[in-house]
Amino acid sequence: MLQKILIANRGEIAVRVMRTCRELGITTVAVYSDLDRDALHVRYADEAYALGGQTAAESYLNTEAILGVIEQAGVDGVHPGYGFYSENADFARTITERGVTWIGPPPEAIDVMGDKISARKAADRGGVAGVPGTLEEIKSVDDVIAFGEQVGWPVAIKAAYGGGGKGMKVVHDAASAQSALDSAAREAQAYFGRSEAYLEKYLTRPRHIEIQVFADTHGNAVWLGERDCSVQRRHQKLVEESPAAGLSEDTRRAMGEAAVQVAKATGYVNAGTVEMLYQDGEFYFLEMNTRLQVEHCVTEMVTQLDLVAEQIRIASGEPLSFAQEEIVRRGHAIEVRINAENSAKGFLPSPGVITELHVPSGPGVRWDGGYETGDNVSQYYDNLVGKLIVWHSDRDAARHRMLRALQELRVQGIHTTVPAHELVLSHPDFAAGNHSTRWLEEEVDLSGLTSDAGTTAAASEDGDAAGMVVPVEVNGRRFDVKFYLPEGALAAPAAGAAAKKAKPRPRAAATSGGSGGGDVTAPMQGTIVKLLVEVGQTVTVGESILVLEAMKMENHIAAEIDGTVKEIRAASGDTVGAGDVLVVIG
Ligand code: MV4
Repeated sequence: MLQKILIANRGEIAVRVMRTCRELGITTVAVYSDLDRDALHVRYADEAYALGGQTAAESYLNTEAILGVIEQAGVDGVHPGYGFYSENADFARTITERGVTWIGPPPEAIDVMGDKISARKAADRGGVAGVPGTLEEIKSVDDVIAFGEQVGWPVAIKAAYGGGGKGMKVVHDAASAQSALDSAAREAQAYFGRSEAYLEKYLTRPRHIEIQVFADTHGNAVWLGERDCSVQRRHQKLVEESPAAGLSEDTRRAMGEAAVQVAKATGYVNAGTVEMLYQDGEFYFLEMNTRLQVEHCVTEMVTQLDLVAEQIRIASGEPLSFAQEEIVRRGHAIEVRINAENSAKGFLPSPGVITELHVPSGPGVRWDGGYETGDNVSQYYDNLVGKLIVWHSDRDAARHRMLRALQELRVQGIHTTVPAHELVLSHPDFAAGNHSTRWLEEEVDLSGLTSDAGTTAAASEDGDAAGMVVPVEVNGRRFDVKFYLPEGALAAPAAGAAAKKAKPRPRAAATSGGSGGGDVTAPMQGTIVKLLVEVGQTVTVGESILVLEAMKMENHIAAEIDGTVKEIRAASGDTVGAGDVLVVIG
Protein backbone atom coordinates (compact mmCIF):
# COMPACT_ATOMS: atom_id res chain seq x y z
CA MET A 1 0.00 0.00 0.00
CA LEU A 2 1.20 3.52 -0.82
CA GLN A 3 2.62 5.39 2.21
CA LYS A 4 3.03 8.99 1.15
CA ILE A 5 1.05 10.71 -1.60
CA LEU A 6 1.58 14.04 -3.30
CA ILE A 7 -1.67 15.66 -4.37
CA ALA A 8 -0.87 17.62 -7.53
CA ASN A 9 -3.88 19.87 -7.23
CA ARG A 10 -5.58 22.53 -5.13
CA GLY A 11 -8.99 23.50 -3.81
CA GLU A 12 -11.78 21.10 -2.95
CA ILE A 13 -10.43 18.07 -4.81
CA ALA A 14 -7.03 18.26 -3.09
CA VAL A 15 -8.80 18.36 0.28
CA ARG A 16 -11.14 15.53 -0.78
CA VAL A 17 -8.21 13.25 -1.66
CA MET A 18 -6.33 14.12 1.52
CA ARG A 19 -9.32 13.24 3.68
CA THR A 20 -9.28 9.66 2.42
CA CYS A 21 -5.47 9.48 2.74
CA ARG A 22 -5.77 10.47 6.38
CA GLU A 23 -8.36 7.75 7.00
CA LEU A 24 -6.04 5.22 5.36
CA GLY A 25 -3.01 6.38 7.37
CA ILE A 26 -1.24 7.74 4.29
CA THR A 27 0.93 10.86 4.68
CA THR A 28 -0.25 13.77 2.49
CA VAL A 29 1.94 16.22 0.64
CA ALA A 30 0.46 19.45 -0.75
CA VAL A 31 2.00 21.75 -3.34
CA TYR A 32 1.09 25.39 -3.68
CA SER A 33 1.45 28.52 -5.77
CA ASP A 34 2.48 31.85 -4.25
CA LEU A 35 -1.20 32.81 -4.00
CA ASP A 36 -2.11 29.57 -2.22
CA ARG A 37 0.53 29.78 0.51
CA ASP A 38 -2.20 29.68 3.15
CA ALA A 39 -4.95 27.91 1.18
CA LEU A 40 -7.15 25.25 2.77
CA HIS A 41 -5.47 22.33 0.98
CA VAL A 42 -2.12 23.55 2.31
CA ARG A 43 -3.42 23.95 5.86
CA TYR A 44 -4.94 20.47 5.68
CA ALA A 45 -1.88 18.59 4.40
CA ASP A 46 0.74 16.90 6.57
CA GLU A 47 3.49 18.57 4.54
CA ALA A 48 3.39 21.37 1.99
CA TYR A 49 5.94 22.54 -0.59
CA ALA A 50 6.07 25.74 -2.62
CA LEU A 51 5.96 25.61 -6.40
CA GLY A 52 6.22 29.38 -6.86
CA GLY A 53 4.27 31.33 -9.44
CA GLN A 54 0.73 32.62 -9.67
CA THR A 55 -0.91 31.25 -12.79
CA ALA A 56 -1.63 27.54 -13.18
CA ALA A 57 1.11 27.31 -15.82
CA GLU A 58 3.67 28.79 -13.43
CA SER A 59 2.62 26.63 -10.49
CA TYR A 60 0.35 23.57 -10.61
CA LEU A 61 1.47 22.82 -14.18
CA ASN A 62 5.16 23.44 -13.57
CA THR A 63 6.51 19.93 -14.19
CA GLU A 64 10.08 20.68 -13.07
CA ALA A 65 8.90 22.16 -9.77
CA ILE A 66 6.55 19.23 -9.08
CA LEU A 67 9.22 16.65 -9.93
CA GLY A 68 11.49 18.51 -7.51
CA VAL A 69 8.92 18.19 -4.71
CA ILE A 70 8.36 14.50 -5.47
CA GLU A 71 12.09 14.01 -4.98
CA GLN A 72 12.42 16.26 -1.94
CA ALA A 73 9.40 14.90 -0.07
CA GLY A 74 10.10 11.29 -0.98
CA VAL A 75 6.54 10.42 -2.01
CA ASP A 76 5.68 7.04 -3.49
CA GLY A 77 2.47 8.10 -5.27
CA VAL A 78 0.88 11.09 -7.00
CA HIS A 79 -2.85 11.79 -7.14
CA PRO A 80 -3.65 14.34 -9.86
CA GLY A 81 -7.25 15.14 -8.90
CA TYR A 82 -9.14 16.49 -11.93
CA GLY A 83 -7.91 19.14 -14.39
CA PHE A 84 -4.20 20.04 -14.32
CA TYR A 85 -2.17 16.83 -14.96
CA SER A 86 -5.05 14.38 -14.56
CA GLU A 87 -5.29 13.54 -18.27
CA ASN A 88 -1.67 14.17 -19.15
CA ALA A 89 -0.17 10.86 -20.32
CA ASP A 90 3.34 12.34 -20.57
CA PHE A 91 3.31 13.39 -16.94
CA ALA A 92 2.04 9.94 -15.91
CA ARG A 93 4.89 8.35 -17.88
CA THR A 94 7.49 10.72 -16.44
CA ILE A 95 6.69 9.99 -12.80
CA THR A 96 6.29 6.26 -13.49
CA GLU A 97 9.81 6.20 -15.00
CA ARG A 98 11.05 7.67 -11.72
CA GLY A 99 9.51 4.82 -9.76
CA VAL A 100 6.57 6.86 -8.45
CA THR A 101 3.04 5.46 -8.68
CA TRP A 102 0.52 7.34 -10.82
CA ILE A 103 -2.90 7.11 -9.18
CA GLY A 104 -4.81 6.99 -12.43
CA PRO A 105 -5.21 4.98 -15.61
CA PRO A 106 -2.37 3.71 -17.83
CA PRO A 107 -0.96 6.48 -20.05
CA GLU A 108 -1.91 4.42 -23.13
CA ALA A 109 -5.58 4.57 -22.12
CA ILE A 110 -5.34 8.33 -21.55
CA ASP A 111 -3.91 8.70 -25.07
CA VAL A 112 -6.60 6.54 -26.68
CA MET A 113 -9.38 8.53 -25.01
CA GLY A 114 -7.69 11.92 -25.56
CA ASP A 115 -8.18 11.51 -29.30
CA LYS A 116 -11.95 11.33 -29.74
CA ILE A 117 -11.64 9.48 -33.04
CA SER A 118 -9.55 6.72 -31.48
CA ALA A 119 -11.97 6.74 -28.51
CA ARG A 120 -14.88 6.08 -30.89
CA LYS A 121 -12.88 3.27 -32.47
CA ALA A 122 -12.19 1.76 -29.03
CA ALA A 123 -15.90 1.85 -28.17
CA ASP A 124 -16.63 0.26 -31.53
CA ARG A 125 -14.11 -2.54 -30.77
CA GLY A 126 -15.92 -3.07 -27.47
CA GLY A 127 -19.17 -3.46 -29.40
CA VAL A 128 -20.60 -0.16 -28.13
CA ALA A 129 -22.27 2.20 -30.57
CA GLY A 130 -21.18 5.81 -30.61
CA VAL A 131 -23.47 8.60 -31.78
CA PRO A 132 -23.96 7.77 -35.50
CA GLY A 133 -20.99 9.32 -37.23
CA THR A 134 -17.56 8.79 -38.73
CA LEU A 135 -14.46 6.97 -37.49
CA GLU A 136 -12.10 8.90 -39.75
CA GLU A 137 -11.11 12.54 -39.89
CA ILE A 138 -12.94 14.92 -42.22
CA LYS A 139 -10.91 15.40 -45.42
CA SER A 140 -13.03 18.08 -47.07
CA VAL A 141 -16.39 19.82 -46.92
CA ASP A 142 -17.74 17.16 -49.28
CA ASP A 143 -17.52 14.66 -46.40
CA VAL A 144 -19.69 16.95 -44.28
CA ILE A 145 -22.30 17.44 -47.01
CA ALA A 146 -22.43 13.74 -47.93
CA PHE A 147 -22.88 12.80 -44.25
CA GLY A 148 -25.61 15.42 -43.73
CA GLU A 149 -27.55 14.23 -46.80
CA GLN A 150 -27.20 10.63 -45.63
CA VAL A 151 -28.17 10.84 -41.92
CA GLY A 152 -30.08 14.13 -42.08
CA TRP A 153 -29.24 17.60 -40.74
CA PRO A 154 -28.18 18.90 -38.28
CA VAL A 155 -24.76 17.31 -37.94
CA ALA A 156 -21.98 18.09 -35.49
CA ILE A 157 -18.40 18.75 -36.53
CA LYS A 158 -16.21 17.87 -33.57
CA ALA A 159 -12.51 18.42 -32.97
CA ALA A 160 -10.67 15.10 -32.46
CA TYR A 161 -8.65 16.67 -29.64
CA GLY A 162 -11.48 18.86 -28.41
CA GLY A 163 -13.48 18.82 -25.26
CA GLY A 164 -15.86 20.89 -23.21
CA GLY A 165 -17.73 21.95 -26.32
CA LYS A 166 -14.72 23.78 -27.77
CA GLY A 167 -14.09 22.93 -31.41
CA MET A 168 -17.66 21.67 -31.84
CA LYS A 169 -19.90 23.23 -34.53
CA VAL A 170 -23.45 22.35 -35.42
CA VAL A 171 -24.23 22.48 -39.14
CA HIS A 172 -27.87 22.87 -40.22
CA ASP A 173 -27.51 22.64 -44.01
CA ALA A 174 -25.06 22.09 -46.86
CA ALA A 175 -24.75 25.82 -47.48
CA SER A 176 -23.18 26.52 -44.09
CA ALA A 177 -20.92 23.43 -44.05
CA GLN A 178 -17.76 25.16 -45.29
CA SER A 179 -17.80 28.03 -42.84
CA ALA A 180 -18.62 25.69 -39.93
CA LEU A 181 -15.75 23.39 -40.90
CA ASP A 182 -13.34 26.32 -41.13
CA SER A 183 -14.42 27.70 -37.80
CA ALA A 184 -14.23 24.31 -36.03
CA ALA A 185 -10.71 23.78 -37.39
CA ARG A 186 -9.63 27.30 -36.39
CA GLU A 187 -10.98 26.91 -32.87
CA ALA A 188 -9.44 23.43 -32.46
CA GLN A 189 -6.06 24.68 -33.68
CA ALA A 190 -6.18 27.65 -31.31
CA TYR A 191 -7.20 25.66 -28.22
CA PHE A 192 -5.63 22.26 -28.75
CA GLY A 193 -2.92 22.80 -31.35
CA ARG A 194 -4.49 20.17 -33.63
CA SER A 195 -7.23 20.75 -36.19
CA GLU A 196 -8.43 17.22 -37.06
CA ALA A 197 -12.22 16.83 -36.87
CA TYR A 198 -14.88 14.14 -37.30
CA LEU A 199 -18.64 14.00 -37.79
CA GLU A 200 -21.62 12.96 -35.71
CA LYS A 201 -25.34 13.25 -36.17
CA TYR A 202 -26.41 16.10 -33.89
CA LEU A 203 -28.97 14.99 -31.33
CA THR A 204 -31.31 17.87 -30.53
CA ARG A 205 -32.46 17.06 -26.99
CA PRO A 206 -30.18 14.47 -25.43
CA ARG A 207 -29.56 13.90 -21.77
CA HIS A 208 -25.99 13.62 -20.59
CA ILE A 209 -25.72 10.39 -18.65
CA GLU A 210 -22.35 9.07 -17.59
CA ILE A 211 -21.30 5.76 -16.09
CA GLN A 212 -18.69 5.41 -13.37
CA VAL A 213 -16.40 2.47 -14.06
CA PHE A 214 -13.51 0.94 -12.14
CA ALA A 215 -10.97 -1.62 -13.25
CA ASP A 216 -8.04 -3.19 -11.39
CA THR A 217 -4.73 -4.70 -12.52
CA HIS A 218 -6.12 -8.22 -12.03
CA GLY A 219 -8.56 -8.09 -14.92
CA ASN A 220 -11.68 -7.09 -12.96
CA ALA A 221 -13.88 -4.29 -14.27
CA VAL A 222 -17.18 -3.04 -12.83
CA TRP A 223 -19.70 -0.22 -13.23
CA LEU A 224 -21.00 1.65 -10.20
CA GLY A 225 -24.09 3.34 -11.60
CA GLU A 226 -24.87 6.42 -13.60
CA ARG A 227 -24.95 10.17 -13.09
CA ASP A 228 -27.25 12.54 -14.93
CA CYS A 229 -25.35 15.75 -15.62
CA SER A 230 -27.79 17.33 -18.03
CA VAL A 231 -28.19 20.62 -16.16
CA GLN A 232 -25.39 22.61 -17.73
CA ARG A 233 -24.70 26.11 -18.89
CA ARG A 234 -22.08 26.79 -21.55
CA HIS A 235 -20.70 23.28 -21.00
CA GLN A 236 -20.30 23.92 -17.28
CA LYS A 237 -22.16 21.36 -15.22
CA LEU A 238 -24.25 22.84 -12.43
CA VAL A 239 -26.31 19.97 -10.98
CA GLU A 240 -25.55 16.25 -11.02
CA GLU A 241 -27.56 13.37 -9.67
CA SER A 242 -27.68 9.63 -9.31
CA PRO A 243 -29.71 7.73 -10.33
CA ALA A 244 -30.91 9.46 -13.51
CA ALA A 245 -34.60 10.30 -13.31
CA GLY A 246 -36.87 7.97 -15.24
CA LEU A 247 -34.18 5.60 -16.49
CA SER A 248 -35.36 1.99 -16.54
CA GLU A 249 -33.36 -0.65 -14.68
CA ASP A 250 -32.82 -2.50 -17.99
CA THR A 251 -31.40 0.56 -19.74
CA ARG A 252 -29.23 1.35 -16.72
CA ARG A 253 -27.77 -2.15 -16.78
CA ALA A 254 -27.26 -2.05 -20.55
CA MET A 255 -25.43 1.28 -20.23
CA GLY A 256 -23.32 -0.03 -17.35
CA GLU A 257 -22.35 -3.16 -19.23
CA ALA A 258 -21.54 -1.12 -22.34
CA ALA A 259 -19.29 1.14 -20.27
CA VAL A 260 -17.42 -1.87 -18.86
CA GLN A 261 -16.93 -3.19 -22.42
CA VAL A 262 -15.41 0.17 -23.43
CA ALA A 263 -13.06 0.02 -20.43
CA LYS A 264 -12.03 -3.54 -21.27
CA ALA A 265 -11.42 -2.66 -24.93
CA THR A 266 -8.77 -0.12 -23.85
CA GLY A 267 -7.06 -2.14 -21.12
CA TYR A 268 -8.41 0.38 -18.66
CA VAL A 269 -7.31 0.46 -15.01
CA ASN A 270 -8.47 2.67 -12.11
CA ALA A 271 -11.43 5.12 -12.12
CA GLY A 272 -12.99 6.26 -15.37
CA THR A 273 -16.23 7.74 -16.61
CA VAL A 274 -17.94 6.77 -19.83
CA GLU A 275 -20.06 9.68 -21.08
CA MET A 276 -23.14 8.83 -23.08
CA LEU A 277 -25.89 10.77 -24.77
CA TYR A 278 -29.35 9.39 -24.08
CA GLN A 279 -32.34 10.28 -26.23
CA ASP A 280 -35.65 8.55 -26.98
CA GLY A 281 -34.67 5.46 -24.99
CA GLU A 282 -31.40 4.97 -26.90
CA PHE A 283 -27.89 5.62 -25.59
CA TYR A 284 -24.69 6.32 -27.47
CA PHE A 285 -21.03 6.43 -26.45
CA LEU A 286 -19.80 10.04 -26.46
CA GLU A 287 -16.36 10.03 -24.85
CA MET A 288 -14.49 8.69 -21.84
CA ASN A 289 -12.98 10.80 -19.08
CA THR A 290 -9.85 9.17 -17.74
CA ARG A 291 -9.89 10.77 -14.28
CA LEU A 292 -11.81 11.08 -11.04
CA GLN A 293 -14.60 13.55 -11.77
CA VAL A 294 -15.95 16.50 -9.81
CA GLU A 295 -19.30 14.75 -9.49
CA HIS A 296 -17.95 11.40 -8.21
CA CYS A 297 -19.55 12.22 -4.84
CA VAL A 298 -23.11 11.38 -5.92
CA THR A 299 -21.90 7.88 -6.82
CA GLU A 300 -20.23 7.63 -3.40
CA MET A 301 -23.47 8.60 -1.68
CA VAL A 302 -25.64 5.99 -3.41
CA THR A 303 -23.06 3.18 -3.25
CA GLN A 304 -21.56 4.05 0.17
CA LEU A 305 -18.12 3.45 -1.36
CA ASP A 306 -15.05 5.69 -1.14
CA LEU A 307 -13.90 6.07 -4.75
CA VAL A 308 -10.61 7.73 -3.79
CA ALA A 309 -9.75 4.85 -1.43
CA GLU A 310 -10.54 2.44 -4.25
CA GLN A 311 -8.28 4.40 -6.61
CA ILE A 312 -5.41 4.22 -4.12
CA ARG A 313 -5.90 0.49 -3.50
CA ILE A 314 -5.93 -0.22 -7.23
CA ALA A 315 -2.83 1.92 -7.82
CA SER A 316 -1.16 -0.05 -5.00
CA GLY A 317 -1.80 -3.24 -6.97
CA GLU A 318 -4.68 -4.57 -4.89
CA PRO A 319 -7.74 -6.13 -6.50
CA LEU A 320 -11.07 -4.27 -6.44
CA SER A 321 -12.59 -4.55 -2.96
CA PHE A 322 -16.02 -5.56 -4.35
CA ALA A 323 -17.49 -7.58 -7.20
CA GLN A 324 -20.17 -6.31 -9.58
CA GLU A 325 -22.94 -8.22 -7.81
CA GLU A 326 -21.91 -6.81 -4.43
CA ILE A 327 -22.52 -3.23 -5.48
CA VAL A 328 -25.73 -1.94 -3.95
CA ARG A 329 -27.18 1.41 -4.96
CA ARG A 330 -29.61 2.93 -2.50
CA GLY A 331 -31.65 6.12 -2.51
CA HIS A 332 -30.93 9.26 -4.47
CA ALA A 333 -28.04 11.76 -4.38
CA ILE A 334 -27.88 15.28 -5.82
CA GLU A 335 -24.84 17.54 -6.06
CA VAL A 336 -24.76 21.24 -6.85
CA ARG A 337 -21.59 23.13 -7.69
CA ILE A 338 -21.18 26.28 -5.64
CA ASN A 339 -19.20 28.43 -8.06
CA ALA A 340 -17.92 31.97 -7.52
CA GLU A 341 -20.18 33.44 -10.20
CA ASN A 342 -22.84 36.09 -10.27
CA SER A 343 -26.03 34.38 -11.46
CA ALA A 344 -27.75 37.74 -11.90
CA LYS A 345 -25.07 38.99 -14.29
CA GLY A 346 -24.84 36.19 -16.78
CA PHE A 347 -22.79 34.02 -14.42
CA LEU A 348 -19.93 36.50 -14.47
CA PRO A 349 -16.91 35.25 -12.49
CA SER A 350 -16.87 36.65 -8.96
CA PRO A 351 -13.42 36.24 -7.42
CA GLY A 352 -12.61 37.76 -4.05
CA VAL A 353 -12.35 37.15 -0.33
CA ILE A 354 -15.04 35.01 1.28
CA THR A 355 -15.93 37.11 4.30
CA GLU A 356 -18.24 34.45 5.68
CA LEU A 357 -18.79 30.81 4.80
CA HIS A 358 -21.33 28.89 6.82
CA VAL A 359 -21.91 25.40 5.45
CA PRO A 360 -25.12 23.41 5.86
CA SER A 361 -25.29 20.27 7.95
CA GLY A 362 -27.89 17.94 9.37
CA PRO A 363 -29.21 14.63 8.02
CA GLY A 364 -27.94 13.46 4.65
CA VAL A 365 -25.83 16.54 3.86
CA ARG A 366 -22.21 16.53 2.68
CA TRP A 367 -20.02 19.54 1.96
CA ASP A 368 -16.81 19.11 -0.06
CA GLY A 369 -15.15 22.51 0.07
CA GLY A 370 -11.90 24.10 -0.98
CA TYR A 371 -12.26 27.29 1.06
CA GLU A 372 -13.17 28.56 4.49
CA THR A 373 -14.10 31.97 5.86
CA GLY A 374 -11.35 34.49 5.12
CA ASP A 375 -9.96 32.60 2.11
CA ASN A 376 -9.47 34.32 -1.23
CA VAL A 377 -11.00 32.87 -4.40
CA SER A 378 -8.39 33.88 -6.94
CA GLN A 379 -9.13 34.88 -10.51
CA TYR A 380 -6.24 32.63 -11.59
CA TYR A 381 -7.91 29.31 -10.78
CA ASP A 382 -11.29 27.76 -11.41
CA ASN A 383 -14.47 29.04 -9.84
CA LEU A 384 -15.50 25.99 -7.80
CA VAL A 385 -15.80 27.05 -4.16
CA GLY A 386 -17.29 23.79 -2.99
CA LYS A 387 -19.83 21.09 -3.70
CA LEU A 388 -23.01 20.54 -1.77
CA ILE A 389 -24.23 16.96 -1.91
CA VAL A 390 -27.35 15.50 -0.35
CA TRP A 391 -28.71 11.98 -0.04
CA HIS A 392 -32.26 10.88 0.65
CA SER A 393 -34.43 7.83 0.09
CA ASP A 394 -35.92 9.08 -3.20
CA ARG A 395 -35.48 11.87 -5.74
CA ASP A 396 -38.16 14.20 -4.51
CA ALA A 397 -37.05 13.90 -0.88
CA ALA A 398 -33.46 14.55 -1.98
CA ARG A 399 -34.61 17.59 -3.96
CA HIS A 400 -36.35 19.07 -0.93
CA ARG A 401 -33.34 18.27 1.24
CA MET A 402 -31.12 20.15 -1.21
CA LEU A 403 -33.41 23.18 -1.10
CA ARG A 404 -33.23 23.05 2.69
CA ALA A 405 -29.43 22.77 2.62
CA LEU A 406 -29.14 25.66 0.14
CA GLN A 407 -31.16 27.77 2.55
CA GLU A 408 -28.69 26.96 5.34
CA LEU A 409 -25.65 27.77 3.20
CA ARG A 410 -24.34 31.30 3.75
CA VAL A 411 -21.58 32.71 1.57
CA GLN A 412 -20.66 36.37 1.90
CA GLY A 413 -18.13 38.50 0.07
CA ILE A 414 -18.44 36.79 -3.32
CA HIS A 415 -21.39 35.93 -5.50
CA THR A 416 -22.24 32.27 -6.01
CA THR A 417 -24.46 30.04 -8.11
CA VAL A 418 -26.82 29.47 -5.15
CA PRO A 419 -29.72 31.52 -6.65
CA ALA A 420 -29.48 29.49 -9.88
CA HIS A 421 -29.56 26.23 -7.92
CA GLU A 422 -32.62 27.33 -5.97
CA LEU A 423 -34.34 28.14 -9.26
CA VAL A 424 -33.39 24.79 -10.85
CA LEU A 425 -34.21 22.63 -7.83
CA SER A 426 -37.62 24.22 -7.37
CA HIS A 427 -38.50 24.27 -11.10
CA PRO A 428 -41.43 22.02 -12.10
CA ASP A 429 -39.52 20.66 -15.13
CA PHE A 430 -36.62 19.58 -12.94
CA ALA A 431 -38.99 18.18 -10.32
CA ALA A 432 -40.63 16.11 -13.06
CA GLY A 433 -37.28 15.01 -14.49
CA ASN A 434 -38.12 16.76 -17.79
CA HIS A 435 -34.75 18.30 -18.48
CA SER A 436 -32.15 17.85 -21.19
CA THR A 437 -28.76 19.38 -21.93
CA ARG A 438 -30.40 22.45 -23.50
CA TRP A 439 -33.07 22.95 -20.85
CA LEU A 440 -31.31 25.45 -18.58
CA GLU A 441 -30.10 27.72 -21.38
CA GLU A 442 -33.14 27.56 -23.63
CA GLU A 443 -36.18 26.93 -21.47
CA VAL A 444 -35.53 28.32 -18.01
CA ASP A 445 -36.18 32.00 -17.41
CA LEU A 446 -32.98 33.17 -15.73
CA SER A 447 -33.92 36.85 -15.88
CA GLY A 448 -35.35 36.97 -12.36
CA LEU A 449 -32.16 35.73 -10.73
CA THR A 450 -30.77 37.98 -8.05
CA SER A 451 -27.27 38.41 -6.70
CA ASP A 452 -26.72 36.55 -3.49
CA ALA A 453 -23.64 38.07 -1.90
CA GLY A 454 -25.22 39.83 1.04
CA THR A 455 -22.24 41.84 2.22
CA THR A 456 -22.19 45.54 1.71
CA ALA A 457 -18.72 45.11 0.24
CA ALA A 458 -19.82 42.80 -2.52
CA ALA A 459 -23.00 44.71 -3.22
CA SER A 460 -21.27 48.02 -3.67
CA GLU A 461 -18.50 46.44 -5.73
CA ASP A 462 -21.08 45.74 -8.37
CA GLY A 463 -22.62 49.14 -8.08
CA ASP A 464 -25.84 47.48 -6.88
CA ALA A 465 -28.24 49.81 -5.16
CA ALA A 466 -29.33 47.03 -2.81
CA GLY A 467 -27.62 47.05 0.53
CA MET A 468 -27.44 45.32 3.83
CA VAL A 469 -29.86 43.12 5.70
CA VAL A 470 -30.51 44.19 9.28
CA PRO A 471 -32.57 42.26 11.87
CA VAL A 472 -35.33 44.29 13.55
CA GLU A 473 -38.02 43.39 16.08
CA VAL A 474 -41.56 44.65 15.63
CA ASN A 475 -43.91 43.87 18.54
CA GLY A 476 -41.62 41.05 19.60
CA ARG A 477 -41.50 39.44 16.18
CA ARG A 478 -38.20 39.35 14.39
CA PHE A 479 -37.88 40.49 10.77
CA ASP A 480 -34.91 40.74 8.40
CA VAL A 481 -35.09 44.16 6.81
CA LYS A 482 -33.23 44.81 3.61
CA PHE A 483 -32.23 48.39 2.94
CA TYR A 484 -32.34 49.76 -0.58
CA LEU A 485 -30.02 52.70 -0.59
CA PRO A 486 -28.94 54.97 -3.42
CA GLU A 487 -25.82 53.91 -5.27
CA GLY A 488 -22.67 55.05 -3.50
CA ALA A 489 -24.34 55.49 -0.11
CA LEU A 490 -22.66 52.35 1.18
CA ALA A 491 -19.22 53.16 -0.21
CA ALA A 492 -17.65 54.09 3.12
CA PRO A 493 -18.70 51.06 5.21
CA ALA A 494 -18.03 48.80 2.25
CA ALA A 495 -14.43 49.93 1.95
CA GLY A 496 -14.03 49.47 5.69
CA ALA A 497 -15.43 45.96 5.68
CA ALA A 498 -13.37 44.88 2.73
CA ALA A 499 -10.18 46.40 4.10
CA LYS A 500 -10.18 43.95 6.97
CA LYS A 501 -9.33 41.13 4.60
CA ALA A 502 -8.32 42.53 1.24
CA LYS A 503 -6.93 45.75 -0.08
CA PRO A 504 -9.66 47.01 -2.37
CA ARG A 505 -8.40 48.61 -5.52
CA PRO A 506 -9.16 52.28 -6.07
CA ARG A 507 -12.41 52.29 -7.92
CA ALA A 508 -13.46 54.29 -10.90
CA ALA A 509 -16.79 56.10 -11.04
CA ALA A 510 -19.53 53.48 -11.06
CA THR A 511 -19.71 52.61 -14.73
CA SER A 512 -19.31 48.87 -14.31
CA GLY A 513 -22.96 48.32 -13.49
CA GLY A 514 -23.95 49.09 -17.04
CA SER A 515 -24.53 52.82 -16.78
CA GLY A 516 -24.23 53.22 -20.52
CA GLY A 517 -21.19 55.52 -20.34
CA GLY A 518 -18.22 55.72 -22.68
CA ASP A 519 -15.78 54.19 -20.23
CA VAL A 520 -15.32 50.48 -20.81
CA THR A 521 -14.55 49.08 -17.36
CA ALA A 522 -13.60 45.65 -16.10
CA PRO A 523 -16.71 44.06 -14.56
CA MET A 524 -14.47 41.86 -12.45
CA GLN A 525 -10.85 41.23 -11.65
CA GLY A 526 -9.16 39.33 -14.47
CA THR A 527 -6.47 39.18 -17.13
CA ILE A 528 -6.81 40.83 -20.54
CA VAL A 529 -6.53 38.15 -23.21
CA LYS A 530 -7.09 40.32 -26.25
CA LEU A 531 -7.91 43.88 -27.26
CA LEU A 532 -10.24 43.89 -30.23
CA VAL A 533 -10.12 47.62 -31.09
CA GLU A 534 -7.59 50.34 -31.86
CA VAL A 535 -7.53 54.04 -31.02
CA GLY A 536 -9.53 55.97 -33.62
CA GLN A 537 -11.76 53.03 -34.52
CA THR A 538 -15.52 53.60 -34.53
CA VAL A 539 -17.56 51.14 -32.51
CA THR A 540 -21.24 50.52 -31.89
CA VAL A 541 -23.22 49.55 -28.80
CA GLY A 542 -22.78 45.88 -27.97
CA GLU A 543 -19.61 45.46 -30.03
CA SER A 544 -16.90 43.43 -28.28
CA ILE A 545 -14.07 45.70 -27.19
CA LEU A 546 -11.84 43.24 -25.42
CA VAL A 547 -11.67 39.73 -23.99
CA LEU A 548 -11.09 39.43 -20.25
CA GLU A 549 -10.27 36.06 -18.72
CA ALA A 550 -11.08 35.16 -15.15
CA MET A 551 -11.39 31.75 -13.53
CA LYS A 552 -10.67 29.90 -16.76
CA MET A 553 -13.54 31.66 -18.56
CA GLU A 554 -13.29 34.18 -21.35
CA ASN A 555 -15.66 37.14 -21.15
CA HIS A 556 -16.32 39.55 -23.99
CA ILE A 557 -16.63 43.11 -22.71
CA ALA A 558 -18.79 45.24 -24.97
CA ALA A 559 -19.16 48.93 -25.78
CA GLU A 560 -22.11 50.59 -24.06
CA ILE A 561 -22.31 53.54 -26.48
CA ASP A 562 -21.68 54.23 -30.17
CA GLY A 563 -18.54 56.27 -30.71
CA THR A 564 -14.84 56.40 -31.42
CA VAL A 565 -12.13 54.74 -29.36
CA LYS A 566 -10.34 57.70 -27.73
CA GLU A 567 -7.97 55.92 -25.43
CA ILE A 568 -6.78 52.40 -24.57
CA ARG A 569 -5.49 52.11 -21.03
CA ALA A 570 -4.70 48.40 -20.87
CA ALA A 571 -2.71 45.88 -22.85
CA SER A 572 -3.02 42.21 -23.57
CA GLY A 573 -1.65 40.27 -20.58
CA ASP A 574 -2.46 42.97 -18.01
CA THR A 575 -4.13 42.00 -14.78
CA VAL A 576 -6.94 44.42 -14.02
CA GLY A 577 -9.28 45.00 -11.11
CA ALA A 578 -13.05 45.35 -11.00
CA GLY A 579 -14.01 48.88 -12.03
CA ASP A 580 -10.72 49.72 -13.76
CA VAL A 581 -11.28 51.82 -16.89
CA LEU A 582 -9.75 49.90 -19.79
CA VAL A 583 -10.91 51.74 -22.88
CA VAL A 584 -12.47 55.19 -23.33
CA ILE A 585 -15.05 55.71 -26.05
CA GLY A 586 -16.22 59.19 -26.96
C1 MV4 B 1 -23.27 16.31 -28.88
C2 MV4 B 1 -24.57 16.83 -28.70
C3 MV4 B 1 -25.54 16.40 -29.56
N1 MV4 B 1 -25.24 15.53 -30.55
N2 MV4 B 1 -23.03 15.45 -29.87
C4 MV4 B 1 -21.00 19.11 -25.84
C5 MV4 B 1 -19.70 18.92 -25.14
C6 MV4 B 1 -19.12 17.64 -25.62
N3 MV4 B 1 -18.59 16.88 -24.53
C7 MV4 B 1 -20.25 16.96 -26.28
N4 MV4 B 1 -21.34 17.87 -26.39
C8 MV4 B 1 -22.45 17.55 -27.10
N5 MV4 B 1 -22.27 16.65 -28.10
C9 MV4 B 1 -23.99 15.09 -30.68
N6 MV4 B 1 -23.71 14.26 -31.67
C10 MV4 B 1 -24.79 17.73 -27.66
C11 MV4 B 1 -23.72 18.11 -26.88
C12 MV4 B 1 -24.01 19.05 -25.86
C13 MV4 B 1 -23.97 18.70 -24.54
C14 MV4 B 1 -23.58 17.44 -24.16
C15 MV4 B 1 -23.53 17.10 -22.85
C16 MV4 B 1 -23.89 18.03 -21.89
C17 MV4 B 1 -24.26 19.29 -22.24
C18 MV4 B 1 -24.31 19.65 -23.58
C19 MV4 B 1 -24.69 20.93 -23.93
C20 MV4 B 1 -24.71 21.27 -25.24
C21 MV4 B 1 -24.36 20.34 -26.22
